[in-house]
Amino acid sequence: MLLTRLKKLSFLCLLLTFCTQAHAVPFRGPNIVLIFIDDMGYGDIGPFGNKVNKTPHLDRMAKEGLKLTDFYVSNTACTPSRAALMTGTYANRIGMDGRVVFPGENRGLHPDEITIAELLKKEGYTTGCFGKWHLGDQKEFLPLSQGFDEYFGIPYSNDMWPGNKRGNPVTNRSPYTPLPVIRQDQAVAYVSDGQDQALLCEVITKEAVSFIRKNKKNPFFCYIPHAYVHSPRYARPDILERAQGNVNRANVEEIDDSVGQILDTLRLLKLQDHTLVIFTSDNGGAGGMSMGPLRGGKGGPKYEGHMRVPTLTWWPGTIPAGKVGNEIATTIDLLPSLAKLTGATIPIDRTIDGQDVLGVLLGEPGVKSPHEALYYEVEGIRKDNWKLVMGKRKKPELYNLLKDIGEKNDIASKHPDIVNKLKSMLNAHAEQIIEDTRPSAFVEQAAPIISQPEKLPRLRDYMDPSRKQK
Ligand SMILES: [Ca+2]
Repeated sequence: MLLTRLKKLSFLCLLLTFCTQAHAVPFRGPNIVLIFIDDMGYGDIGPFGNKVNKTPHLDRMAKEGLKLTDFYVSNTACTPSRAALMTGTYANRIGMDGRVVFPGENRGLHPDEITIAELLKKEGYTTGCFGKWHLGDQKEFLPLSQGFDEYFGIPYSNDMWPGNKRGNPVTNRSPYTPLPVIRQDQAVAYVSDGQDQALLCEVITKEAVSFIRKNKKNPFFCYIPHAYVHSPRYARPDILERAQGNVNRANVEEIDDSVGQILDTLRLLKLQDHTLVIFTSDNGGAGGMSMGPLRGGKGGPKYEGHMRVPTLTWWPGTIPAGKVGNEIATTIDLLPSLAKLTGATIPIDRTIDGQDVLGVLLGEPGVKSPHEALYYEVEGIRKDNWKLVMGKRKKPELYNLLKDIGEKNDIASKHPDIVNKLKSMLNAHAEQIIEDTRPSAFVEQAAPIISQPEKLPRLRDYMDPSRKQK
């Protein structure tokens, strides 16, 4: 009897010890997966009204999570948009506005800038970047120098390759040098032709999924800046056939497959209750992509289609399912918001333009955007539903987005007082940026990552060495 009691007692002690140990595990912030599509328009996916492209996984993501109707990028081209996203700061404040960075160029995001990856790394996160970087291709500028533990992808746009006959305008190398595929900071393969281009979504997804699996037991930040749907567009034959020969649709649908694989991996690893997933695009759609009801696209004056992007957030159990949020938030807000979420410290020795919109991202009831106004670079401003855009020859146009989301009826002449007020706010914003800028960085000697493919495998051979066929 006594022996049985003792046995019971020791079992209880053991259980108690186990429970105490379990609770002694330090607080672990949620994982963060940030999926950043290239050149995808506001109307390209099912949750944002597309009826042609089949996007069941994004439809499910929206059904289980939050759709943000008024989420913006802070710049309209790949390099400045990524610079702003990574640093929470306007690209023109940190010398990364204007044109994109070209292969072999001596310019890049300054290594002194503090990226989301660097902030999260300090909090114990493992950080990975899988996809298109485009913040400088010299070793000093690649992801490993900006807080990422792992990198796999292409260092700049997929059209910067010999297939683009226009040639590199910066290094005067015509045509472009071969498009490398980088692992960590070394070229391991190259994109030789359309067949290789058609594997970019697949290989980026595969690498991201493997990173998530590898890090299931520790907090991770997985940044997935897909090379798709930037031109030139190619697709695997099976995916093209499924999309009835429409390559734009095929690319969007493969992005949807990719999102499905990532969310399924999180579910399989039982990480779904502990992972915030954000899906968005780097600028308005280009080359036949859909902006839905919005005017404009990549390039041109700053109409909504230029900078408002299809955005979903997902975190089952924390973000309410099937909710729609219409408060204003932008990509520069992600750094301060993710800092708040993870307990990271926002740098105070420099201007960070983004604001904490965590409540907006998580769909908190009644939450309001902290932005007094939204700036479209220095060429447009939105305050509440009033939108002023500097149109042709810098003539201000005024729209009421509540009644006219397509910006069809310029009502500037009817509201000179509102035009003047918004114009003066926009001018003050532009002047403030000029007064407080930080430079991009330059290296003395810049060179293309690879001048000739040399002994590197084609991407398809790298992915499946058994089918090597040179
Ligand atoms: Ca882009």
